[in-house]
Amino acid sequence: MSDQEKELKQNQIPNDEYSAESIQVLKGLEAVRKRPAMFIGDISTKGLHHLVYEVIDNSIDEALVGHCDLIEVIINEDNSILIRDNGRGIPTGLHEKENRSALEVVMTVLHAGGKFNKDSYKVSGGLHGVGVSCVNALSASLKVLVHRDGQIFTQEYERGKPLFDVKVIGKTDITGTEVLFKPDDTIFITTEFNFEILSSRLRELSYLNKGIKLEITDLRELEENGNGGHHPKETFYSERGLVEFVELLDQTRDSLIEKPIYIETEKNETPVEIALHYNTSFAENIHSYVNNINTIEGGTHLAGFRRGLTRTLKAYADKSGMLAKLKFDISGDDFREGLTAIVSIKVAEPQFEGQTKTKLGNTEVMGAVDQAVSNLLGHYLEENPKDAKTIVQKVILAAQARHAARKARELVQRKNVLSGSGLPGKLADCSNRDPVACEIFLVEGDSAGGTAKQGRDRNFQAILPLRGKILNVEKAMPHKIFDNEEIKNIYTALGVSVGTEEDTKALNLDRLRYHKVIIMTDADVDGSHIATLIMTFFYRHMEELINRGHLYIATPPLYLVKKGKQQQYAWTEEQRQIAVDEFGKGKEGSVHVQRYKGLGEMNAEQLWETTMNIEQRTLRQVTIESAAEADRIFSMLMGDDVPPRREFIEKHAKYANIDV
Ligand code: 0RA
Repeated sequence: MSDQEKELKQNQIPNDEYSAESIQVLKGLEAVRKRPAMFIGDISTKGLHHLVYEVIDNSIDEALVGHCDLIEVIINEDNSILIRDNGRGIPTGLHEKENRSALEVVMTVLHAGGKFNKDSYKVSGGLHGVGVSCVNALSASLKVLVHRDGQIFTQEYERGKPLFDVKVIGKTDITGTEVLFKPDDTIFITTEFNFEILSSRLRELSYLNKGIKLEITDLRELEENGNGGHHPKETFYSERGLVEFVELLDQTRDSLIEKPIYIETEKNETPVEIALHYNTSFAENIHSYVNNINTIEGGTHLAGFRRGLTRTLKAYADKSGMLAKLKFDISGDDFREGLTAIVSIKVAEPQFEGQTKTKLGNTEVMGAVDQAVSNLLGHYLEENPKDAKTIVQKVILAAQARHAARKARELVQRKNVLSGSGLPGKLADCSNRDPVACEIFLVEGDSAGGTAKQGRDRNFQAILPLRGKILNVEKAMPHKIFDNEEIKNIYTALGVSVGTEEDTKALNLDRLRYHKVIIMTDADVDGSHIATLIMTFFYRHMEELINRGHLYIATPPLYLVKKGKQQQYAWTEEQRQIAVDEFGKGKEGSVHVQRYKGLGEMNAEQLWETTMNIEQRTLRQVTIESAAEADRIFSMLMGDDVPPRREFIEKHAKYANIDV
């Protein structure tokens, strides 16, 4: 028999040995392998990490029903990953219908990952809620160990197929589940786990699920500590959950009330948990979660929260007589200025909608959250009149500021109408009119702007030079933002309308004139600062633009290595060294290294070929991996408090192109 024949034979399924069910199973897992993106979103880093979240979600479910308080994640040297919990352990008894071990059913049957009876619904569940069998299908190899009923059970799989029947390999006096898997590199673009991504998620989960200890260790790395070294390890545990989460988000802002207000209740079988806090800033920071998933597009739970908050505060303010002297109306926005809140609810059968499938659609949830807020916040205000008064005063101030901001905004819009095309004078626009093909470079400084104008492909690349540091929107009063020349220019150049009253965040992106908005700044500390200011502006005022993947950062080279006529650009120390070594070999003459600090040190041609030419450049797309984390980092980097900022910069200096 030839090898090919052997393989064919091996893959044949003998009819008599395989039941209809097991063929169904193979088909199910085969479907996952054929269309992985349908089950886990994509096959990039994101999808890869979803595999881990899927397993962890099952462990969290165990914790939510009170059976588990420890979840450990270990990234092994070979990039396989272990998730261990001290829950009840996956059931191992005979599954009547399938006539084999329940463990095997959970691991190999699509959608059997949840509970077997409908009464104990799955409350956590990943974004796709696909079950561990999907993880199994997409793993080159997987091994499960279950401690249950005094025994240790195990089974191993390759690409989802069991290698042997479930077997007992020993005795135990604990319970829990251990899943070890190695993602299939014929499916994923990358199979390298990222410690930072996983720890961020575990941190988030620890706040969302108080009382659970989550640990992660990276066995691939060894950090020297003069003691033989140790592996990077993080432990997350939160005693007070959402309250601590809100405190962390507001760590660098000044508080308006003494401590966060906490709401925990259940309405119409929907568990509702909310922590909210007011600070002296002007920003609204509400982060919402459904079944531990960050619903960045909001939805009915968020609408219910806003409605309940507005109604309850308005009722209190009316009753207290504090609004009597106010000359204009209070809008919903005014109740949320300086508000930081986390809304976390659990829904048995969530319907996710929207662009990124992170918008909750279940209509019944709106009333549940609204009622929860009305009842409990209403009580809180009655019992804490001092806080209640402070909040209402803040709301009144916000209404006054909004009034002033509207005047400033109307002025901007009127001016735009007056100046013909409405486009800023400093914009060098491109000739192509198809937004999908067009890009705009926001360039630090007029001089680099000039170079970029010469170097660009004017067909599809537009240049908008920004003068010096743009306004720090984190600190400025709302109406100041619309007074700012650079910010007005960005709005008008992009063609998006400035939001009105209620919907400052509901941007009209339909008229966006460029689908790539590229921030181009110097590769030094000032440049990084300016890029951060610009990103802060987009995050606070055009978050949707980031969510839809329109925001990018250009990466100009750090060095030009030259010898005679030979030259090579370098973006990293490593590339520089390689070029120097290369040029230094065999031949005469000295190697010259030029460090580019500013875009201005390059001529138009150099800027084109290194940074703007789509054939060669590297663009970094700005994403919001975790909106809450992004919020915390932005307010820390842009706020008043210096020590946390210094600490962050010192910790991350090695990752950034920062001269220190
Ligand atoms: C099915 C049913 C039950 C638990 C689990 C699965 C389960 C799955 C995983 C995956 C990782 N850790 C896990 N822990 C539990 C319910 C168990 C019961 O009713 O006893």
